[in-house]
Amino acid sequence: MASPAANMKIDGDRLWDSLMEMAQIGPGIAGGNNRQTVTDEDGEGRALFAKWCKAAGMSMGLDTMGNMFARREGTDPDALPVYVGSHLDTQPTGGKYDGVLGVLGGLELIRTLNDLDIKTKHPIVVTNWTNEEGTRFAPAMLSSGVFAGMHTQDWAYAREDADGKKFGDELARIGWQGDEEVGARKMHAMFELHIEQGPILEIEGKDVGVVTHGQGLSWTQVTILGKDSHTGSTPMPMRKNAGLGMARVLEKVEEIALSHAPHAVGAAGHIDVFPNSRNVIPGKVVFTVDLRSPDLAVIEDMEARLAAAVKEICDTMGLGYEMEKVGGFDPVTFDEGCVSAVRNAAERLGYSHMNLISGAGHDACWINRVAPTAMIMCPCVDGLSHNEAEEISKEWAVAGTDVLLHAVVETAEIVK
Ligand code: HGY
Ligand code: MN
Ligand code: MN
Repeated sequence: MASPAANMKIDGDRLWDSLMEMAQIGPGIAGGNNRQTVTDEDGEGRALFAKWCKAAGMSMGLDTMGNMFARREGTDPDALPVYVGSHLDTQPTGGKYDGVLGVLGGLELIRTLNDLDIKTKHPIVVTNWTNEEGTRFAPAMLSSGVFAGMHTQDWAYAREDADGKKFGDELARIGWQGDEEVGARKMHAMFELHIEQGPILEIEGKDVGVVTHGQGLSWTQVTILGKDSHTGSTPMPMRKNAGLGMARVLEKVEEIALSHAPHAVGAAGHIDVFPNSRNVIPGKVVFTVDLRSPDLAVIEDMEARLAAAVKEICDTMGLGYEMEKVGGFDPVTFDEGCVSAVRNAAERLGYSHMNLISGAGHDACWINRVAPTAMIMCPCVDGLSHNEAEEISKEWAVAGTDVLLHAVVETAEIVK
């Protein structure tokens, strides 16, 4: 396979300017972003991305889950495209780079090929996957999951946010519901560039993460039912304190995850307390326990021990409980050929690199089930993400995008 022009490099200033311009849409309150999925702000971000793609000479596809597919033609229109991309939606207190770097890094790849007038046999498609974060509508990676056949579209459309709004209705409301059948597209390969969202690359002093695996994820929504009562006049032995029950469960989650150190993790990020009044014992709490590990057997052990702990704690305290699996995927092994293309690119470009297991979930974790897939990661400052203070250096962004460029062009087969 012809190797691409060895000295091909992206335009780092142009990439950075695009990242900063996108960050103006759906600003947070502390320098990051709040551009949650299928909100008006998401719609604005989509429109800006679509404008840039048109200016780069790409045609735009849109499927029934709102997934955006910007296509640069190859010399062989029948060749399956090489896909790149990630997501433009953010956490409510998200950073400027989580997901966005992968989408705009893909756009920068196209802009660079246009500048250099480089042609590839396979078309290249830059993708924005709808609702990767799963924060407003669980689960995470919702639309890449439908694309990969893991969820039905009807189930996805019916997902509700905290205000009872449905995903499908909101997608239609912002005007980004396409008519292309979701999942009909076939891929030659897919590469996702993403910030690490952890501390390893920065600590090890590496520019690039060659992602060989992704850890698996389990989301269990737990509802504990007690009895609302007065915090002052209800004697302690008479209380049915759902909040206390949750606290004891979360202590067990910490203990269970630590029992599988160093790789397993566990916590609850979503917690709703009812009625959430200062002088009322909570009669109901709803929270989501997030358990992860690179080892499926460990995830299954943690899920079983969580269920047993909820039962034991609630039975002992006379509380009711319900549990529902609201998200999850097995640990992922990425495609060796695509991983090698990433590693070869980093070596060719002289960037320091190391193998990495992704701690976070990504659209690539689902797409890996339907096409050869790999990921490229760049460091982030202090490993911080899902926080408005999320930061990366321009150099790190450039290194990751240069590697993406070379890995994709090698896979898409440069045409002299
Ligand atoms: O939850 C995740 O790992 C991803 O950031 N949505
Ligand atoms: Mn992400
Ligand atoms: Mn994220």
